[in-house]
Amino acid sequence: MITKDNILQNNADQKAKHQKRLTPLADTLSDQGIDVESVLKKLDTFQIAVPSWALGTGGTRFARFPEGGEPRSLEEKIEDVGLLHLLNASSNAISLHIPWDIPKDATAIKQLASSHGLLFDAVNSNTFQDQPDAKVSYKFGSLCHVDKHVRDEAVAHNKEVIDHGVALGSKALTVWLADGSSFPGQLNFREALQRTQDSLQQIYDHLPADWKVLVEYKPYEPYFYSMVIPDWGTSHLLASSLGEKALSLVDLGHHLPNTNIEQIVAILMMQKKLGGFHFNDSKYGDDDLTVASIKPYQFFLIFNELVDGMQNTKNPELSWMIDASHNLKDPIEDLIQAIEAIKIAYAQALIVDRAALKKAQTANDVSAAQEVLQNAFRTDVRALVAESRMRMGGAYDPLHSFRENQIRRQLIAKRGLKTVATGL
Ligand code: PSV
Ligand code: MN
Repeated sequence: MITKDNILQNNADQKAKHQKRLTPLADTLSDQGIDVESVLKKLDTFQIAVPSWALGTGGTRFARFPEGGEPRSLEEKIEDVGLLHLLNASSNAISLHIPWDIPKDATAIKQLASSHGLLFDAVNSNTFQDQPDAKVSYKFGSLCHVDKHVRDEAVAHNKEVIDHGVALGSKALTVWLADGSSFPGQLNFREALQRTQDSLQQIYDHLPADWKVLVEYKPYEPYFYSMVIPDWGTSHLLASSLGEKALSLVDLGHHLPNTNIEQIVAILMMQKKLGGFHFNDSKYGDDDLTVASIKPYQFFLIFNELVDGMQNTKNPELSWMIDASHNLKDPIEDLIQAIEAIKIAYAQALIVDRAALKKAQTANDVSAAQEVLQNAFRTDVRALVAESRMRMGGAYDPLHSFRENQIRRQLIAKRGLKTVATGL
């Protein structure tokens, strides 16, 4: 559909234009005392996983409007992530949701992924839906369920997901529980959390030595009165009680409006308990919009804390993943925009003058502190991001290349107009 040669040729054509943007930016940053080369090196190696459920068109409760050419199998999902990685050189891993994407032949799937330069990121369990052959129902919860048979089934499913992940070379399990209640009195909060903790402990005990379990939280939805793991505090409590291999996972959309997510990041990193990140953006709730499309300054502030934490705490390495739903845009175009937005925020956080910020904080100089942060946020770092991408073999402008090469049209021709990818 598009070859490395196409990309390199186009990059060569854009070289003069690119240089005209890059040189003044690099000069300005150097004048500010920033080591541009070390910023580029950090951007070069930064990789963001793509979930296997993000390659198809997302829907709302009301409707789904597919574009066509959606991947019909796990193999085709891997091809799409491979294509994305070819364009942006920043998405070298795929995160599978089981049972939506059970590999029939793990060795062959691993080989296919590696032929595209891809690894397997965290595997995700699914106890929020009943599968056609299910022996029990998760209607009233899974790991928290009042009935031990249901809990046992949910624990066994999570163990199977770990086993699939082991076969693929994955190193983490992400657990997002839809467990909760929609009406006061439906659930005993304390007992539900206790049962969840006991179930999680059984899953934890099945983890290989070099694995992690990432505990995701969400304040509401699918239940509307209470969720068993509603917030970072409950996630942290569970992760701490489980042990060193358990960490909290922050999904940007899983917070009530105006929550100070950057502060949550700072606290979890101080505790060495931040394990992963799901990127998206929202205005009202779990809207699953493209990351930084609504609140770019907040996103920059989150990255500012992430960079500070990566430099100054002993928090383990983080798993980065996009977790958005593409119901209006072409999923691949949306993923290209998301990865660009993430790298822009990361680059801006890397050019924050940390010494000046510390000085302003120590002197209680509020205005100066704001200047430091906003100076970085107001710097157009796109040429820096493009420079790093091209150094790593990616395209000067991935979205332009995707459109110019009419990739969606080619995918529709190959796969058909009415294909449906597994997922939500
Ligand atoms: C739930 O809203 C969530 O963010 C979890 O990460 C799931 O695994 C994912 O979406 C897909 O349903
Ligand atoms: Mn998520």
